[in-house]
Amino acid sequence: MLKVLDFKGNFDDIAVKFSSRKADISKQVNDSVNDILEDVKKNGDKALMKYCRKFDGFMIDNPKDFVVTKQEILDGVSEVGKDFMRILERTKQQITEFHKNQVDKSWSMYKGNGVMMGQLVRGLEKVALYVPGGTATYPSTVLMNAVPAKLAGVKNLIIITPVKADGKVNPTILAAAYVCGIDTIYKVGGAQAIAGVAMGTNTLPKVDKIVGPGNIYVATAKKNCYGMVDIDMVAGPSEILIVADEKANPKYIAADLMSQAEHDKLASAILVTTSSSLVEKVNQELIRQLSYLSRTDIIKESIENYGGAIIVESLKEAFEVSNYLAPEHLEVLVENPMNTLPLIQNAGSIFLGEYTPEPLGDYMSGTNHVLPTGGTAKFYSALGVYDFVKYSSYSYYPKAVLETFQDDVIKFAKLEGLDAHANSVAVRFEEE
Ligand code: HSO
Ligand code: ZN
Repeated sequence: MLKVLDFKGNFDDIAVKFSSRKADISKQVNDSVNDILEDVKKNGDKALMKYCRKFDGFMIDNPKDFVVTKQEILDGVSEVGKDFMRILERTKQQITEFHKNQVDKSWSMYKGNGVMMGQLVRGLEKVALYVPGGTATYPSTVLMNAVPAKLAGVKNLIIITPVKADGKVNPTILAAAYVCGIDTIYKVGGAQAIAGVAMGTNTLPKVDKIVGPGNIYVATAKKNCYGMVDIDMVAGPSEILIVADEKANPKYIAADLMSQAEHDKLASAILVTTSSSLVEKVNQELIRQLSYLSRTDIIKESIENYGGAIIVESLKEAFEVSNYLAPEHLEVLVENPMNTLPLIQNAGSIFLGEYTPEPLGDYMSGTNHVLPTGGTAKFYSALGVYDFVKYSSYSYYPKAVLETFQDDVIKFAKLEGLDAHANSVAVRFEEE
């Protein structure tokens, strides 16, 4: 099942066989998204209502009805039941415990000569979290976004999500929103919702940042609104790369590879190991476990097309391969996994040891599951509190210290041909 590549130090082979699979944005998608953006800009709520009817099959005749009522949220909470609410609460606690370490403090410094400087950290004021409808509706993703946003101090966090054909919103989303203290949810999705919060309408607020996954139309709309608002990274198909030594358990490896393969036909699941006999055992396990799993078509297709095993000579080489591919999720199933951290340069999230399976991180370990994909872990980070803040620097100079900089700043400004800059300093030392 897993196609096997003998590494032999040839990175080009890996690039050909395993490099990322981007769903290219077609001109048709881009054009129709731009038409929607234009329409929402011109016609606001009216355009939103039109597209809701067209794409989601539900008629909203009054823009006020885009807002999910308190009662609807409470109905969602009772629909999911007490046990699921407990799990959501526990997950929130876990994510909070991890992410509160990311909260950055404002700081200041005093130089003794009267100069004071520092940096203010401020949460963004308004953020919209997009939650997809359909089968990829994940309440876990609501928590992964909302918890760091709240810790960052975002004052106004809203959710935009498509209305279902029966006029409702998925109750698991309402329950997750409730647990996170998000009380404003709008039943509007698609490119039109992105346009709405990027530009503002009578009903939708104009926000500072839009986060959350979505289909190709939503992703394109986010990209095309970037600049008007900030956006998070555009997530690609899920990926898992497992580095395993000969002692690793093939049962766990097969299970974990398939856990990500089941997300998407384009998902990638790769084993990098020093042991070719391990690969055979993993293959047997893949077949055995597939017999009782349900999303078998997706799993088979993604493993066939984008999965595989890479045989390496040493663990050092295994991590060279892993760093080259920069996977979204990296599982390390070797003896003394902690000792491998210094070898890891590129990975979205790292799972150490055989009792830290990747799906624990998708839900409840506490780390974030919104991660860079497609090799972008070379330069992007996991979603965190830092994505919901911005920094302003400040400085205070007394007259006597400015005076010591007077000549140099004036010369610098003149060198750049900016005499009004020079003048701004000079006038402060003119005799009256
Ligand atoms: N593994 C996904 C996140 C997720 N899994 C949500 C289950 N629910 C991110 O690659
Ligand atoms: Zn997952």
